[in-house]
Amino acid sequence: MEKAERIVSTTGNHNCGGRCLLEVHVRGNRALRITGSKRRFGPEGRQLLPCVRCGSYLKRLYHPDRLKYPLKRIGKRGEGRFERISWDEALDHIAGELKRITGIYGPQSRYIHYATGIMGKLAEKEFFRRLLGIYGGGYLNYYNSYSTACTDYATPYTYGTARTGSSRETLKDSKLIILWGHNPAETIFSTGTLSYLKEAKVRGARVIVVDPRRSDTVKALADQWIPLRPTTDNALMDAMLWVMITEKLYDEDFLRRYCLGFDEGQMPPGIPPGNSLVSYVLGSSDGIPKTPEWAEGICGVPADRIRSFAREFAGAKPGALIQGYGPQRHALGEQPVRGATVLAAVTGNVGISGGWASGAGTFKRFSLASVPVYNPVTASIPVFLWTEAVTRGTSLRSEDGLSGTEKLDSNIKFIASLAGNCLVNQHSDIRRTEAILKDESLCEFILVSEEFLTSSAMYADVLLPSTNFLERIDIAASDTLGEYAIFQNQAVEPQFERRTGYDWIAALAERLGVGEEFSRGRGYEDWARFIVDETRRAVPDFPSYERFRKEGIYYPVYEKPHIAFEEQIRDPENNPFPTPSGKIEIFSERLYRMNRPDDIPAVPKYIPSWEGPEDELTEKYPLQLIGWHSRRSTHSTFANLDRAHKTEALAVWINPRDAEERGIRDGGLVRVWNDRGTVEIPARVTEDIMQGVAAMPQGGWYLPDQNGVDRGSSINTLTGFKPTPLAKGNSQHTILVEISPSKTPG
Ligand SMILES: Nc1nc2c(c(=O)[nH]1)N[C@H]1C(S)=C(S)[C@@H](COP(=O)(O)OP(=O)(O)OC[C@H]3O[C@@H](n4cnc5c(=O)[nH]c(N)nc54)[C@H](O)[C@@H]3O)O[C@H]1N2
Ligand SMILES: Nc1nc2c(c(=O)[nH]1)N[C@H]1C(S)=C(S)[C@@H](COP(=O)(O)OP(=O)(O)OC[C@H]3O[C@@H](n4cnc5c(=O)[nH]c(N)nc54)[C@H](O)[C@@H]3O)O[C@H]1N2
Ligand SMILES: [Mo]
Repeated sequence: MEKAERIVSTTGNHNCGGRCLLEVHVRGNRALRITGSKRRFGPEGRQLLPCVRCGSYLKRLYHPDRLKYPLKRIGKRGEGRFERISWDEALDHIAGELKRITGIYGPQSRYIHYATGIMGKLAEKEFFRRLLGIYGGGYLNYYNSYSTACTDYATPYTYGTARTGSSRETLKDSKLIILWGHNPAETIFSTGTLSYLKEAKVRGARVIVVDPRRSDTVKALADQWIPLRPTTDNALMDAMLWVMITEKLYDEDFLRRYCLGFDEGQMPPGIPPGNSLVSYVLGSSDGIPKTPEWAEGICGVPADRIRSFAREFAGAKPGALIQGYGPQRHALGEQPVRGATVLAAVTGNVGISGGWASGAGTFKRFSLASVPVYNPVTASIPVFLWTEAVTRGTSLRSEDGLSGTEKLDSNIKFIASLAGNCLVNQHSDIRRTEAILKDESLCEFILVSEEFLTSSAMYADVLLPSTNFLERIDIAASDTLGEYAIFQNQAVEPQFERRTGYDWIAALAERLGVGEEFSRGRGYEDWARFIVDETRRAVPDFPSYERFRKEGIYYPVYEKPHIAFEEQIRDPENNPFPTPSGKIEIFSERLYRMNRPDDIPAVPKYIPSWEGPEDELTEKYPLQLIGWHSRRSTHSTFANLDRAHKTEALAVWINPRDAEERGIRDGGLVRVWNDRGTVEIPARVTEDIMQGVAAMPQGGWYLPDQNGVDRGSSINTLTGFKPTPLAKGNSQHTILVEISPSKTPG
């Protein structure tokens, strides 16, 4: 007899920017379909509705290409030849290599890679950290992320913290919303952000989007689209400041009370004259007034438009300048981050409802507890530099961003990549990465856990088949804005030999002789219970395990919306900003003392970028290429599904004038290339991208043919490996290329 259909409550598990509430319709052991829960939360009765990618979860779950059994490499590393082995063999092999490598090179040789395929608190990588903390003395840490390296690193130089977001409810008070390199129509930035923005618009807010691309957000919301050349945001910002300063449109009272370094009267003692923001903008220090005409030549925005934009922002109070992460995933990504904080301060929009301090809005109302990890190793590398730590770890110094130690004891020799694709596909300059990984004398063992044979999984020495999130329980917090948490119930039983991380990591701990210390007698679900119990200690109204599991969600109601720096503005005497001066530091003495004015200036500045529009390399590669986080995929996740192509075809956007010059037609196959590699991809000839710029979605699966031409269109075939000056962040949107029609019959 057909079993009755039941509904299982869960949420998506990947790094998609949202955390929606899903209902999986299940019969027997078969998930039939997924729908969004209609439940409403909070005083405004908000729903946590899914987006287009949620429609693909079952396609992934039941995909014929999913890994079924543990595999062991047989050919050379990266060749992609594997043989099926048993779990016992796999775990024996991993245990043996861990022992051997730890014995020779010590704990700093062990690295657990950045991986965002599982966003739950019971992710494999969490348990693997726990294991390496217990067995063998720890592991090499990383800091930063591929997402927010410059935002997180540079924002505190202004405000003392990177937690600068406010509740989205406050946008209803905004008269003007500037989305600067921010595209929440595609990137979500917490479930429902687009609806908050739409509501603000209905209440009369004007929306301006600054983006080289006419993004989905431009189409959905913008009253005005301001396209500019990538990497030149600070030229536009500088000129806006020039208008505000010369026309006295700045908030004088706000600057006097809360800020440091605006003009020469407001500088810390001992700093020579000419270092304030005003001196820079007016050109009294370098002889270049940062006029709109000056900026137009750099960023491509007409001078009159810059003037009206500056006047509008200065006049529309409260106004919210919300910056995505796109502008900071660039060569000098620290500058647009700091530049946006300064514009918010100069217009007096910090700490008030309807204003916005900076960034896309991270803050946390509460935090979920984590699996306890004790890592005795304090050494930490910037995440983007992991390939450097493989090739020359012991020569890294603090100038390279190494922290927690003067010098590493070892290069990286063991990598565990658990639910990530940053080993190859999502890290810069794939050919360079491949050469490093192919050399088995560098990193001696690579462990990968995956659902699919991705380009990273191709480099595994042992490749483990993971369960899908619908085949296990987990607990996940809302993304970006820590406002609620969802219990992920298990919808179906795993098939074949797929295993959940905790299960095989506990078995590995047994083999290493630390089974009991690792598990503390807990099974997987006991750890879920542990997370809830620990969370309840800090968050008293967090539900009990049973209730949370049954209700599926913890969505607290707060008395009032969160406004970043509200106390600092209301009562500055008792609530200084957490900066050295206690003020909003437009001029940062800490940056000044680094003594690198050319690439780490003390006030934010336009600095011509390498591989930017002013680089000589434009003679050879005249087009600036940017990637973006398209609705078609979550990074490389979903990108292999037909459905992704239906949502948005993988194509490179090129302006009609650039296309015509090159004999490129819409839909025709083209080659996008530079010294690092070549991608073959269809062209989309469109006015949606400004002249001189091209764009392709990030996340395509790297698929080189025999000549090394990437037919899978991973943008990282083209990206370069050069970290940003201060944060050592990933400059993955800064790329110069040429594009020409392909000779391959399309
Ligand atoms: N659909 C989807 N959503 C996602 C993700 C995904 O993969 N797919 N990933 C999630 C994750 S992990 C993250 S970190 C976020 C990423 O979020 P973001 O980093 O904000 O996303 P991007 O698409 O890289 O950049 C945002 C916008 O900046 C524009 N841009 C690029 N260069 C410049 C520039 O120089 N100046 C200006 N002004 N604009 C520029 C791009 O065209 C794009 O429209 O998204 C999250 N949401
Ligand atoms: N050029 C360029 N590169 C970029 C970016 C860019 O904008 N441009 N964006 C960067 C950003 S912001 C980020 S966050 C990173 C993201 O990079 P990653 O963290 O590598 O994210 P994904 O590409 O989504 O890879 C996640 C992998 O986890 C696997 N997975 C999913 N669920 C499970 C599971 O339950 N178990 C296991 N074992 N595996 C699972 C998926 O199959 C997928 O291969 O990429 C960065 N790389
Ligand atoms: Mo990210």
